[in-house]
Amino acid sequence: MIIPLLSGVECPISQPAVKATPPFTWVSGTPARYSTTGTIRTSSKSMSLRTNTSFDHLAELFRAGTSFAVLSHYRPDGDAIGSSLALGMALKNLGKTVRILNEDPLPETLKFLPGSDLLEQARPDQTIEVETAIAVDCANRERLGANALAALAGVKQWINIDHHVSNEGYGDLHHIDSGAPATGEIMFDLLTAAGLPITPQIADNLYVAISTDTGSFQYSGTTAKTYEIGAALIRAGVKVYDLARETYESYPLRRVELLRGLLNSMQISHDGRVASWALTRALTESVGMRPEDPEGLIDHLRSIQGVVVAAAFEELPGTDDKIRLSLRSKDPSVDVGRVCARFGGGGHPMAAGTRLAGPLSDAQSRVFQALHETLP
Ligand SMILES: [Mn+2]
Repeated sequence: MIIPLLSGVECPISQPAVKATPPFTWVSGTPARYSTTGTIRTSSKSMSLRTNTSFDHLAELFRAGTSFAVLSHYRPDGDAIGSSLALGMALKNLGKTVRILNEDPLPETLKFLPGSDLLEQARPDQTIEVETAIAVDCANRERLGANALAALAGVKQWINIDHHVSNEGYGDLHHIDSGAPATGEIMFDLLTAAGLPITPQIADNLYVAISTDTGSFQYSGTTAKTYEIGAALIRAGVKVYDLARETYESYPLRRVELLRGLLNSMQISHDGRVASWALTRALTESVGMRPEDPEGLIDHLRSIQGVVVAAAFEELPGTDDKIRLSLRSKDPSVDVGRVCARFGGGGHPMAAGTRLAGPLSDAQSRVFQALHETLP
């Protein structure tokens, strides 16, 4: 069963569709991901159909248009930025006027991406006059951010290109493939189908988009096609180790200090089947944490032998004592999406999140009890 991401829920997963295996992303179980046109099922129980705009049609719009904005979700990750820059540069190479923007600044860790200097942060009271806005890797309109949406209020046509299973098809046209493990994979197919050259700069961006959303080509959404695209990108100029070093071996020391603090708080419970830690406000402040720093750290909990569920608690800033919870499951039969749904959140069977009332110790007790009832 699929539990759609609830809007407003802080799904802590920057790449919700990635860790879900195909049976969770396809209601029918049919591997329909290779079709570039036609219909796919929505994640809702209504089974209503929605029609994807074909790559050919999108290519016509790209060629016919003159000005575009490309944007993605706030707190952007590698797939959001890599897909935005790849599409933006491809349109620029076509001779179009292109603005590439995001609600938030470019994360320091992605500054190495070619073309990253093209990314602008949306400002309050800004107006960006373009004909067409293209949202990539963004499950819903709200996640594009208030400043970005206000800046683009006058846009005539919105196009939505994404792989999140929870994407309900906002915009005038969309192409959503929840079987793709990264939007970067859809973008490769789109640019290729449109006959737009995959330059070395575009190849680097697509490679990092796919690599970061698949956990370096490892998560369960990874397919032979993912590797085939990887190979094509290497032929187009990607230097695998150069990008791996920049992506995975260039974290600021601050992030490792954060990890040290988190490991100090680690608890192993439920007969070794649950590993958890807590990001307190004190730790956030002591390391000077930036929003992108915790990205991927939960994998340290997941990686422990015997652990079935990894749980990360985070004290949110503010006075209302809110706790953010991220859960990851390693066993498809232990549905952490349902656990989070009990607390008003949601997500996927293997990756989900919610917010709970604090204080931290109370939230931990309630979640541990729910996990006790869920674990076999
Ligand atoms: Mn993504």
